[in-house]
Amino acid sequence: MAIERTLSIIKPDATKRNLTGKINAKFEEAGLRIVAQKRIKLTMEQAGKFYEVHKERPFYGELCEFMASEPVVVQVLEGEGAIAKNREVMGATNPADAADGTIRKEFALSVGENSVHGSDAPETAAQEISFFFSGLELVG
Ligand code: RTP
Ligand code: MG
Repeated sequence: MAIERTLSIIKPDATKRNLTGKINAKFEEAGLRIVAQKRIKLTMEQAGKFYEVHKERPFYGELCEFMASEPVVVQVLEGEGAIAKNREVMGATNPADAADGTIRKEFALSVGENSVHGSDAPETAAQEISFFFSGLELVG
């Protein structure tokens, strides 16, 4: 399995409850390396652009408001099969369906306030990493 990079976001519900360290520990325990990380507050416009793929979905407005409501931690995770591995560590979108030991099972509050985002494919990972990070911020 190839070494990949994926974009992760620790969402407002988690930063607000001071869970950044506990969530990062889950990534590191799974063998994912945090190779870039910063804490930022998204504007509604930035949140809207990031989640543009969901523009037609009924939850889009609510999702953008939530993502812009408090700071988020954006990060690049690296490792073997990092995209799928991160999705596994995150757990299902709805915490009610998430497996034991996953981040969403342990920390998420609801299907909307679900603590983390992770890229879902190599193309979206590359696109989402460059949305937040410049080449200079990414060291090997
Ligand atoms: P993400 O993109 O944040 O990693 O989550 P995901 O792939 O597991 O889920 P996705 O279908 O891409 O949905 C993106 C985010 O929108 C919110 N959502 N709310 N109220 C709802 O029914 C609903 N459905 C999705 C969640 O915050 C979800 O992570
Ligand atoms: Mg998604």
